[in-house]
Amino acid sequence: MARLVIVSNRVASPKERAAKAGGLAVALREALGQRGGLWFGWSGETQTDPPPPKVFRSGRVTYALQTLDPEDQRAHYAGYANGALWPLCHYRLGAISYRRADWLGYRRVSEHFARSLMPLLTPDDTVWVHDYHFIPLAAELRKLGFEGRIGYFHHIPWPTPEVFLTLPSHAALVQDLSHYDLVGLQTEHDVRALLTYISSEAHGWIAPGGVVGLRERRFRILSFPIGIDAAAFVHDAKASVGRDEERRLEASLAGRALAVGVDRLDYSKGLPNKFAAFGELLNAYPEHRSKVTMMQIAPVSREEVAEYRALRRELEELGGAINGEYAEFDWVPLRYLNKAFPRATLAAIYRNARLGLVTPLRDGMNLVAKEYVAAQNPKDPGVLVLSRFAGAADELTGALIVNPYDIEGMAEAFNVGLRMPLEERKERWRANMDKVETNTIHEWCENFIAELSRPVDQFTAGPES
Ligand code: GDG
Repeated sequence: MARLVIVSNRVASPKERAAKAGGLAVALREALGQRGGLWFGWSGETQTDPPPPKVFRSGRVTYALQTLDPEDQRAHYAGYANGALWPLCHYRLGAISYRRADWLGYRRVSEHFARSLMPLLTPDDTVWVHDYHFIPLAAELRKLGFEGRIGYFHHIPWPTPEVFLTLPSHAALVQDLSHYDLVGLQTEHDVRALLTYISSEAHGWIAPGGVVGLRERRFRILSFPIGIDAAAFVHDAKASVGRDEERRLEASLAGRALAVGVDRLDYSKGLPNKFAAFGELLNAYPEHRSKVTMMQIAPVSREEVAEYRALRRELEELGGAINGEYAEFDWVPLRYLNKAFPRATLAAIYRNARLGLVTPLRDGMNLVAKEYVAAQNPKDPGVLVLSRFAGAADELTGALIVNPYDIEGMAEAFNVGLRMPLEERKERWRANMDKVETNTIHEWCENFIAELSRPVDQFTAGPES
């Protein structure tokens, strides 16, 4: 079995406990532990003239952490990756700030990463790059002579060609992708979007098996919908029953229904629309006043990007307005929390929530939707309200599917969910749980690595006639 090398912006350190590290980090660490492997990423630090990476070992996993030049790091992370690519891939054209200097800084970071990674590689290694921060990395490694297999997984949506074409560097970015052997996207929709761009705008060709030809390169593009560690969530949720935290939560609700949302504080997650829809529920269906409490957990993220600071202010105003209008002396409709909780606490909250509100404007997959399903009590499950624009909507067809731009429609769905009879709740939950249990994070990891190990020549030789 080839040694696996994972590259990602942040690396889950060996000391980070499973409960804190998150499902993806834990799954990647397991995959590395099984085969023996190397995890390469940013150290979280900046320094002019950065030294070579810090390398250390823990069990069968070697970690290599690279420090970055401060200006490169800014141009790469807050500039191009999160100021241009993130909004672009989430269809927020108005939020894009594109600067050539950022694009150059973004490329320099991949170049730098390739130069410090190359001496750590052996020719038989399989490299798996994660996410939009490092798209040019394969091209840079190829320049330095690495010929082994390199895969890329894009955790966020791939936009349709009309949207993608607004990025001035679109052609170079897709050319960069062609240096991978395998490009993984979350959904079939994303795959279609990228293939359409390649055939209609980049003069590439497409053949069965996800094979793509672009200039002299041949590679594959396939969808790998990411999953969660379902067993861990089932376990944590069950274990929470009767514990102190659950009792405190129950006591605080005083018999009221709970509607829960858990999202990073990010404009792609549609939080203002969700708040507005909750306000509309209380306005249009007054029977729910004093009977339902919404809890929105929203840890702050990317505060170095102006859009995120503005969103935080907007939500504070909206949340305050809802509570100001509807609260009673013994009931606060909206609990809004800008902090993170341990996974076990989240599991307990999910399990006690009659509604799970997952209403992003765009989302690659959305793991919270799957975690909410896994944490439910099978005898009395809650209802998932899910945006049609989350990748998870393809699989979780038992959810109440909503359009997050339709505030009244969402309020209607919240009402339907709150009134849904037990039998229907069970049926819908079962359909969702079947998907969550079958396509776990472990299957996702294995599938990607298995496909990456298949040589592209094994597939058809040329374009579809
Ligand atoms: C990107 C894509 C894709 C959140 N608050 C707390 C907490 N979380 C955990 C959740 C969940 C994870 O963070 C968030 O994952 P999502 O999938 O919901 O969203 P992104 O962070 O935007 O992730 C997304 C994902 O990559 C994977 O490919 O699904 O579409 O945007 O696991 O539980 N965890 C803890 N406390 C919190 O307060 N412990």
